Amino acid sequence: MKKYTNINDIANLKSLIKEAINLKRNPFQNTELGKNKTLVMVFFNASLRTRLSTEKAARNLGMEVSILNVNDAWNLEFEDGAVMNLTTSEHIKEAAQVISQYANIIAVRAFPGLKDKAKDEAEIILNSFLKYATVPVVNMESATAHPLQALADAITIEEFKTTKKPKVVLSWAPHPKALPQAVANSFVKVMQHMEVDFSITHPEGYELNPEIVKDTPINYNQKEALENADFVYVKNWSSYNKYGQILSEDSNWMITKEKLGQAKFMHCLPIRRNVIAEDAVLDSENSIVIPQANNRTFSAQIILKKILENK
Ligand code: SN0
Repeated sequence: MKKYTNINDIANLKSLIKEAINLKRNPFQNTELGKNKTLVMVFFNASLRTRLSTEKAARNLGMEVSILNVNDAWNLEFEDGAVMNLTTSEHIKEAAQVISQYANIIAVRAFPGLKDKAKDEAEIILNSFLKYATVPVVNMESATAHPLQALADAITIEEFKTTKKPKVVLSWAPHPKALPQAVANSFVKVMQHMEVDFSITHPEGYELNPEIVKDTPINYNQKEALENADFVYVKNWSSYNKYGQILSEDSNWMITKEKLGQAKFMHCLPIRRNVIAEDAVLDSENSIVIPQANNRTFSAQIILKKILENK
């Protein structure tokens, strides 16, 4: 693997999931692979799971890890030809090349601004690292994608499924803040490559990018959509069409124990309790959010392993 910025970078999802589950059984089988190699993680935004699980994954492979919170660094400039007489102190051209000399892999987290769709979709930060870094780049959630999360989600479904082709529903839920579509986008993409009966439910106006959704069924009736589901993946996102806007905070879309029924409950975390899902859901046996978060380590580890092996 030369980079991991999108689900499309996975050549064979099925075997990758299998290999990740195998790593989980014996995480220390490749401690020589990362010896004398360094992962540099660059954060433009907050992180709990991504930071700790990716660091753990790297250490499991024998790598060293350096973490840079960009808020503690120089203000970076991304615009080509910018006259840097204002607030930015260093151009990404220098920064990415310099970081590359200290790193064998660079991982980047950069959320969207959710103001300007074209700008967010251009993925300026991630693509600048891809362009100017001289080592492989990993996406730790960019403006439009969160492929490490989606791979962990796929591993989790594989582990918890009890039928050959489980019914998986991605449900929108309300949130007080405008959130990115990244997690939902990558989850949709990964589900399209799995042997699942997959559909999406959300209020009208919350349609995701049609180029991602393709022919995945959408049901505007949440109750109907959730019937007989084996897995309910819940996530808020802001409107894609009315870009970055909150169109509804309708608490009727919150996931309750009653709506969930026998299904397993999934969420990438962090989760707003009693807004996205009620306590009774999160505190029930049906919630698999904790083992789901554990799989973040093995999702990151299999990706770092493939990059280190360059295959
Ligand atoms: C991010 C998102 O993309 O939705 C990261 C998820 C892994 N979530 C948030 O920013 C939640 C923030 C909040 O205040 O609840």
